[in-house]
Amino acid sequence: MSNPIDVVVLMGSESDWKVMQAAVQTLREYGVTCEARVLSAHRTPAETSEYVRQCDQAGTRVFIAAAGMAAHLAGAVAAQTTRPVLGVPLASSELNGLDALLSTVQMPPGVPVGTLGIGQAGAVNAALLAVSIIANERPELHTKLRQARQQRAAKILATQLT
Ligand code: RP5
Repeated sequence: MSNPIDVVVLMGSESDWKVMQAAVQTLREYGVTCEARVLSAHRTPAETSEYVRQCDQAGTRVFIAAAGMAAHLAGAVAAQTTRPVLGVPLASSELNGLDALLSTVQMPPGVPVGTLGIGQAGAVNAALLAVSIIANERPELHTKLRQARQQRAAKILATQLT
């Protein structure tokens, strides 16, 4: 594939899309190509492995994997690729995402997952971190990231409370 997708965004269920669309929107704002797919570590394990292996071979730069409850998706993705895998734990159960956070973050040594925060903040930060990783090859993305932080800082400094 001559133009591989920069970032693949995987989520365990269609019910995760309401949160994970923030990651896709952020990637698009930076002009980073992405593909979002529903694939589950538990419900579609063989298809998940096969898809990740195909993307790895095609040259995908970063994988984002989001899941709730006993969230094994990011680890299952990382098992199939040595490319960076960013995990986003989602609040899908009575435990409000703490279950998914612990499932995602506690990888045994050797197969790393970079774990972000729970929910939408984690989804956006996963996208920004993916942009930072890709910016090592595309320096104009560092400029865009810096400008966005400057704009956010200017907004804070302009805030008048009374
Ligand atoms: C996980 O279980 C998914 O990532 C989702 O967050 C959670 C619930 O899935 P559904 O029952 O809504 O499909 O696999």
